[in-house]
Amino acid sequence: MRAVLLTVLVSACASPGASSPFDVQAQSDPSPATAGASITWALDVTRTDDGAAVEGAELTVTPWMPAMGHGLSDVVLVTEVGGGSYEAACTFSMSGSWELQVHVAADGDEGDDVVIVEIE
Ligand SMILES: [Cu+2]
Repeated sequence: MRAVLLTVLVSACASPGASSPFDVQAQSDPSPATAGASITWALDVTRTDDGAAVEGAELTVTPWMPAMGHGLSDVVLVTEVGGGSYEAACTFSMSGSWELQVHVAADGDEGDDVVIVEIE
């Protein structure tokens, strides 16, 4: 069966009262992302002010299910692909609305972004 890849780009919402110097977009492979399967997220990090790709960033990715107040037990490993792109893999324990809480540190700046993702 030929996989149909939907391009779903989800923009990060700035947390209330704080604006991150970075913008994070996430795209899942496979798409849609399903619970119980290993999902690879392509994370694109840009500067909020001028849209420039951010290379050499330290990313910490924390999946969080806000409706139920839990995350995942596994630490999410992040690898830099280049050109402002990063990869993170994780397996969601259940379907529903999740957050990818992404902490970005680069060029002496730090910021927190939240990407809302729907897991089927
Ligand atoms: Cu849950």
